[in-house]
Amino acid sequence: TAEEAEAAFDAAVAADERIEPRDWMPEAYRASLVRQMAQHAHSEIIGMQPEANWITRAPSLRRKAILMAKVQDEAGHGLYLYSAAETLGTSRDELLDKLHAGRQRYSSIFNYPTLTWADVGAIGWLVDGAAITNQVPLCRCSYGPYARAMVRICKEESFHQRQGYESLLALSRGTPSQHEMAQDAVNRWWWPSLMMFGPPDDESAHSVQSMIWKIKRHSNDELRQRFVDICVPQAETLGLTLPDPDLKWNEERGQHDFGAIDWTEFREVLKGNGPCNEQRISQRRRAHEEGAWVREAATAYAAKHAAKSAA
Ligand code: FAQ
Repeated sequence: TAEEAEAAFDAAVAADERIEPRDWMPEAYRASLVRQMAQHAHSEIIGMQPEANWITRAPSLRRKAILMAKVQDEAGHGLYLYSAAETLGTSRDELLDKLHAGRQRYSSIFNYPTLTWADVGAIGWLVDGAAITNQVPLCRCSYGPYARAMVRICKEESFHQRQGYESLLALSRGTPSQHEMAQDAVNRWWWPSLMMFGPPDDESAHSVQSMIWKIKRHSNDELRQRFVDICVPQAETLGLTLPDPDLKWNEERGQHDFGAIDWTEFREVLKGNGPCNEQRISQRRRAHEEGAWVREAATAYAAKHAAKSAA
């Protein structure tokens, strides 16, 4: 009966067991997972753009090879996530159509420009660092296919984070103008990175229900705090300053206090008014249109092979 199915779902979530594609699940659980996983997948592929802008201008062959590999990894993460979302009964085409129509989101962070080479290092350190902090708990998400995709993604993200850190360290220890470029990149990426964790807990529409369902394991503010505490000593080692005069250790809390986030800016970026929203989405639509012949050719090839093996 329906009651039995629901009781089995609740019991599995309570016991920290995984929900699998063929298990019964509440429609709202399915819809919320599709929402979050689609947004996550879209972020991976839109997130290729800011760094890809620097592939042709990387300062050495070694840096170029590393950057190309990283951007390819991001495409791969998108594919794992679209596949995981397909297990919930939505096709990749459908999700991409919604992205292109502006009906599904991607992370606010990718609406900021990459002005200098140091931005590539700052993205690796801060953006991938924030992504890992947010995503490690998702490896224990109650939905099996999402949790398993996250394990592999997190391993690759931690490599990305380290390459960014190493690249930024090289600049920080370089010439005075290289150091200045690294500091400028950190100044511009710090606050948007803190916004990646989502709105404050009291304004987070989905957190309470997602935590009951064990999709999320920690609140937005908890993870944001964890990220700040991780970054402070890393900035010190880098010899760079985080652009927040209110950032200081709070002995009582055993955590850092930090300044107020500009939530007006966050809301504007979500509404489509960030510095690069227009550019990112039109580039994505163009790439999709220009890739139509590849999808058609692949479909025709698959159909030919299916006909052959049926004969
Ligand atoms: N940007 O109720 P909540 C990466 C939306 S990492 C845009 O708190 P929730 C790696 C939210 O969707 C980035 N929208 O929502 C990489 C909701 O709107 P909706 C991707 C945001 O889901 C690195 C509304 O605000 N990572 O790509 C943002 O409980 C370098 C209310 O928010 C993930 O997606 C935002 N920052 O918590 C790639 C991780 N924050 O859907 C390339 C998985 C919130 O009702 C290069 N996602 N919103 O229309 C999550 O963990 C969660 O979805 C949160 C938001 C924490 C992002």
